[in-house]
Amino acid sequence: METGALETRLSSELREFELEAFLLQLEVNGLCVVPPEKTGVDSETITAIREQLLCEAEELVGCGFDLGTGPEAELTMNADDNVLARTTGDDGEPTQFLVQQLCARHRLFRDLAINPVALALIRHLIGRNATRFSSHNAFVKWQGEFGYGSNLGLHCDQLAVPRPWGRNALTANTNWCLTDYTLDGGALAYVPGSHRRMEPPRFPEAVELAVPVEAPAGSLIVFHGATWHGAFPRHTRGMRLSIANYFRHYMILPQDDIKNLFPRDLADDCSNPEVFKFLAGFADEFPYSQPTERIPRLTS
Ligand SMILES: O=C(O)CCC(=O)C(=O)O
Ligand SMILES: [Fe+2]
Repeated sequence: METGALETRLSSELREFELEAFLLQLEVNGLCVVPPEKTGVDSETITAIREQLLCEAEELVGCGFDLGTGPEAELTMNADDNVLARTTGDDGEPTQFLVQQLCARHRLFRDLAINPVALALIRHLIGRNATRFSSHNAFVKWQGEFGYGSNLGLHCDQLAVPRPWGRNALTANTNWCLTDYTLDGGALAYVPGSHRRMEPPRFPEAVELAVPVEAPAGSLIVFHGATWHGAFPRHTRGMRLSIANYFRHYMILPQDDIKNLFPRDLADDCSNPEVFKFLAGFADEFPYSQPTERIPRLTS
């Protein structure tokens, strides 16, 4: 077979980082796991990110969090505010919350958001010049038998975009495992190959086909916006921490209004300000914030 045509679809970054095997998994399964040796993010950095995240969580909630035991106080959440409980009809106590807008919180999070290996894979799925940030959230989770309930919270991230979807990802996600991902520890759940169905999950089929994504701390999970995923409940003590750096095609609405609201000076304080600003969409034409077209003038 002629390989020339195939090669031209791979960016120079993908070839430079030797990510071909991961691409193949993305194409076939809609998800791949990149080991820490490949991402260039060393274990000291992962530890620093984890510690910073626990500080952010403490500041937000008002109690300490211990990796080995979980929250250091009893926590509750209004039933209406408890998204997990609300969507499943359960009214259990919270065992998870998000720390949002991470990139405005610390440089460590900004550097992670522009990790070159993650970007190379995401840009392959969405399009090199069309890829933008959508949101940067951490999932802070601890022991809880219920989790997302019996449907494992299975969904696909590009769910809100009307169908028919094409092969090209409209959104794509990275989940950085900051702690080990195991089935019992509440790993991500996903259905291999489900992105090729180009439709939201069907139940109960999705639950029957879901498998855990087990991976050591520091691993990077990358998945297509049409891939069916959720998470298993955490049966073991202690915490599961992850960061979801979520991307979109530039014609898809972002989750966070980064273009208009992200502090520009912070974008200069990261390992590659040019790339960060491009992905933030600061220079994007849309959405207009004022009239842009020329108007006719009177001749005299
Ligand atoms: O880990 C989880 O609980 C789910 C993550 C997820 O749905 C996402 O990052 O889009
Ligand atoms: Fe998701």
